[in-house]
Formats: sequence, C-alpha cells, structure tokens
Amino acid sequence: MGSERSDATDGETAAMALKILVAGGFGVGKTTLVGAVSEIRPLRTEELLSEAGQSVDDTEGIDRKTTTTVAMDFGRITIRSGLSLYLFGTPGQDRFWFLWDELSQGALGAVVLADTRRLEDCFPAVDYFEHRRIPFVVAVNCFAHARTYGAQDVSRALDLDRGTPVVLCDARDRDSGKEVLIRLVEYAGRMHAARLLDSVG
Ligand SMILES: Nc1nc2c(ncn2[C@@H]2O[C@H](COP(=O)(O)OP(=O)(O)O)[C@@H](O)[C@H]2O)c(=O)[nH]1
Ligand SMILES: [Mg+2]
Repeated sequence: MGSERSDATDGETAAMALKILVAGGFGVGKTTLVGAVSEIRPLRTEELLSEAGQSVDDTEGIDRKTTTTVAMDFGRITIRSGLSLYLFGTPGQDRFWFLWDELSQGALGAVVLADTRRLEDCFPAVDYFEHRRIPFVVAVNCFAHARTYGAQDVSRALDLDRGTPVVLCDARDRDSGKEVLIRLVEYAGRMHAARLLDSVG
C-alpha cells in the first residue's frame, strides 16, 4: 500500500500520506477536481492547445476548454488529522500513457472521472486499473447538460466488477470532491486488507 509514515513526535498521531491518481478522459474535470479539493495551490502543467494538439484532441461536447494538461496536476488534501492524500491528475490523452506506470507505483488507488456524454473515454483508465488490480472508484462528474444516468447504469455501461463504487460528484465542489476521495480511501483500504488476509492464508 502506498504510504509514507513519519514517527509520531510529542504524542501526535503519526502522519500518513497516501498517493491517489485522478484519471479519466480529456476534459472530464480532473484539473478542476484537483484544484477544488487541494489545500496547496495546485501545480498544473497546462499549455494552450496548440494548433497541432487541436487536430488530435477532440473537443466536441467539452465546455469552454482552452487548455490541456500536458504533464499532470498535483495537489494535497488532509482527510483527517494524520491522514493526507497526494493527488496526481494524470493526462487522459493516449499519447501520455507512458507516464502512468511510473505514477501508479505505490498508489493506494485511483479516481476515474467520467462524463456520461462520453462514457467510453474512461474505458482505457478502467482497463488500466483493473489489469493492475489498483482499486478505483468511478466518479461521474455531473455536468449541467449531461444526460443523467444512475450509478447502476454507469456501472453496467462500463462493465465494472461488482463492488466497484460509482459515485456522482461535482468536480468544482470541494466537499463533493472530498466525498469521492473518502469513498476511495475506504474502498481501497478494504481491498488492500482483504488481499493481505488472502496472502497470509
Ligand atoms: N459545468 C461544469 N463544468 C465543468 C465541471 N467540471 C469541469 N468543468 C469544466 O470543464 C472543462 C474541463 O475541465 P478540466 O478540469 O480542465 O478537465 P481535464 O482535462 O480532465 O483536466 C473546464 O472548462 C472546466 O471548467 C462541472 O462539474 N460542471
Ligand atoms: Mg487537466
């Protein structure tokens, strides 16, 4: 499990930092989510869509999007005293997949953001985490004009394993984003614990 511990000093609870990936298709709200929940000014590596990028990146159905993340978003949130999460927003475009293997080392789990207008955009992320047995939750970013699906419809459409949580969220809202992260931490905690028990027989 991806964790970093520092020994408790003067009776305080030991601090633990967990690494979380935020994935999903282009324009689904990854940068927005990391920015909304982060306590530190989120680091972004964004570049104006270049002429070349415009022909590659399909911006249909994406609201007012003029920048694209070329490397990653980074943020931090304290879930409760002694537990913080480091968030890594990973680029959704296929040409950046090579970054993921590095990034997913030691990660507790992932959030796969989904837009119901372009649900298929998160297939690659879902496949990626399923194959590597990295626990993930699917967070449906509820854009105003998106067709509204229920969590069960999304789960069926993505053919998720039973038990993979699907949560509805607003990526712009801090509490909503925090809720998603708490669900992930709880779910991933259970998954890792179950595997640990399995491995000791
Ligand atoms: N209406 C609405 N717009 C959103 C929401 N989340 C993100 N956006 C907008 O959608 C665009 C793409 O979001 P962004 O976070 O850059 O997507 P990324 O490519 O996944 O990092 C931005 O212009 C956001 O302001 C949302 O929940 N509702
Ligand atoms: Mg982005």
